[in-house]
Amino acid sequence: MGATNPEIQAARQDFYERIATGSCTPLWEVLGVIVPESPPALCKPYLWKWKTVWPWIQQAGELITAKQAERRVLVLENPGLPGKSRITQSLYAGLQLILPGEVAPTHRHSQSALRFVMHGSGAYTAVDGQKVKMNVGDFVITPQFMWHDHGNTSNEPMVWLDGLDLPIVEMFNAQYFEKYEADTQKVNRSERLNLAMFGNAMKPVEYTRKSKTSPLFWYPYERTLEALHVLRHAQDAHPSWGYKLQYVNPVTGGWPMPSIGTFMQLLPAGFKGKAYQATDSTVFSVVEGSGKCTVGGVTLEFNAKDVFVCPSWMPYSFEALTECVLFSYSDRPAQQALDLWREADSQI
Ligand code: 1HN
Repeated sequence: MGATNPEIQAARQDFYERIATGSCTPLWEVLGVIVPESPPALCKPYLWKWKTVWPWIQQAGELITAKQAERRVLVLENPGLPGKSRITQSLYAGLQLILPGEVAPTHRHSQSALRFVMHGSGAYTAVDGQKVKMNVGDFVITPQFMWHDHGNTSNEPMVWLDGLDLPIVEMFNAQYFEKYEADTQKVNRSERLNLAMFGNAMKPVEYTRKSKTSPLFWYPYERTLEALHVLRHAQDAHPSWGYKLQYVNPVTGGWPMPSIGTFMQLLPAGFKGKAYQATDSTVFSVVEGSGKCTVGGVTLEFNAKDVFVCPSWMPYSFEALTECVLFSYSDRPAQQALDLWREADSQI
């Protein structure tokens, strides 16, 4: 729009005020903001150092019990999205502590959740009558609206990264939450049953699919790491992401969760990756190794147990000082379901 004379401007202002009384507003005043040329950089690149957050996690453990808190979690809040309890525009992340002897009571909700174990071993999560013991590097799914509780029967604290699609469910205004009548749910199936039924590229013949979420809900690190090591010796690294596997739903070959995609990648020592750019903001959890991620003009220097975030459409590249193993999650399945996801080769 060119220069407008003050009379017209005043008339427009008056018009806007009149139509506002009937809940109308002019598109032309906001079009550039609501339809930008490319994703605006509201979400910022950021790194949470384990050595900074671990003392805070322990202090939270002295201030409140898991039962009192319902879930004792430090939310990783993106500095570009303060007060919104989210790490990216569409996803939530938090660090959950469960101390020896504690129980995080049973509840269920319409949000889908993932757990990625960062510290400790031997605590369990129970999902829909089935319990699994978790170890560092394990990826565990809590499908939407399934009863779940956690407990720590080991003698060390356990910390995991929670990833939920909270902002997506909030956007649809489809939130439901219920508490169970008891703290812990009845467990009626043995611990290794889930892996036996769905964890061997096989499934019981009589199995019929009931939900879009993978019936396999425990993906142990041992197996993932072994696969990456075999790949690493068999083929060249991808120029951007080294060796990267995506977790799959074994009965569909698709994503294990309908809204959140999950990955594990290995960067060989000395790896220097080409920049990569995609529309899914991605949360990384460092399992092993030390390296750097350059994203949006900043360099994030990471070590084991650090968590960092690469926002949508910002080119990012990796450098590995030692061999690195990185878990990551993003909203790629949700974007793909809507035909929105894009990636590009880019140079920075
Ligand atoms: C939840 O149910 C858990 O079950 C963790 O461990 C974090 C954040 C918001 C809403 C529900 C859990 C959560 C959550």
